[in-house]
Amino acid sequence: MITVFGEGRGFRVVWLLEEMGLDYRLRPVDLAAGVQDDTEFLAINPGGFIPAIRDGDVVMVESIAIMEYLMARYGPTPLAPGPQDPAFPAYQQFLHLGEAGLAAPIYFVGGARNFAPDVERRNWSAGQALRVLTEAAHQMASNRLAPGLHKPGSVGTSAGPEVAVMAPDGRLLTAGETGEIVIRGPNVTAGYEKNPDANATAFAHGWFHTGDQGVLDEDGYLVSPAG
Ligand SMILES: N[C@@H](CCC(=O)N[C@@H](CS)C(=O)NCC(=O)O)C(=O)O
Repeated sequence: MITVFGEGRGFRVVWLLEEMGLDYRLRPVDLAAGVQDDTEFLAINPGGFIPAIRDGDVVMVESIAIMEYLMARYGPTPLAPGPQDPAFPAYQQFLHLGEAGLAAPIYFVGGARNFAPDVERRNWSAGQALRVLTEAAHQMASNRLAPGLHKPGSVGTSAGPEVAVMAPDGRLLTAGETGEIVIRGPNVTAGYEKNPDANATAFAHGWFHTGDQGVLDEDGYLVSPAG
């Protein structure tokens, strides 16, 4: 029996299992409540994201890869055209376009518009984008897995570089004070090439200025400013 952990993108896996008439069970994962205590799920995917499947000894994540696995292992199925089928290139393209090409931009736009709490709406995308900031090698901040504290609505604590919040005059702010998020450390670029003006502002006071507003809470977790 195949076990699908989590809904969300897991729906596409469940849809495929239904279409192929395969036996499965859906094991809910409550992302909203936090997965830090869900040891059964974290044993399957320590990354803490969904969906994941267990199929005998096989454990997999990545919804599209899971679908390709199921169709290849339990097919053939008319849902997957063969390589010589004229529909194959378009099938292959659209199978991956949504998750690989469109998911990230849709996440930022759709998330900020539809899911972000009102108080975070203006800065929600910026906060999320800290995870993929390009001036620093991945990744700046991360929420914690068990036994650490996972705080919904926060991008977490430093995942390598020093992360601080700075006032316009260069003073580092304390917990609860809103300012610009700044970072420094070996995985932060030393500067832009042939662009002294950008370097003067982006690296003022010895820290890289992200341009995003944030607040550190009393535990050092970075959150978007309220309001
Ligand atoms: N590319 C992955 C994306 C997985 C993903 O982002 N899942 C979301 C829910 S649909 C999730 O678990 N987010 C929580 C997190 O990343 O901590 C896939 O298609 O499976």
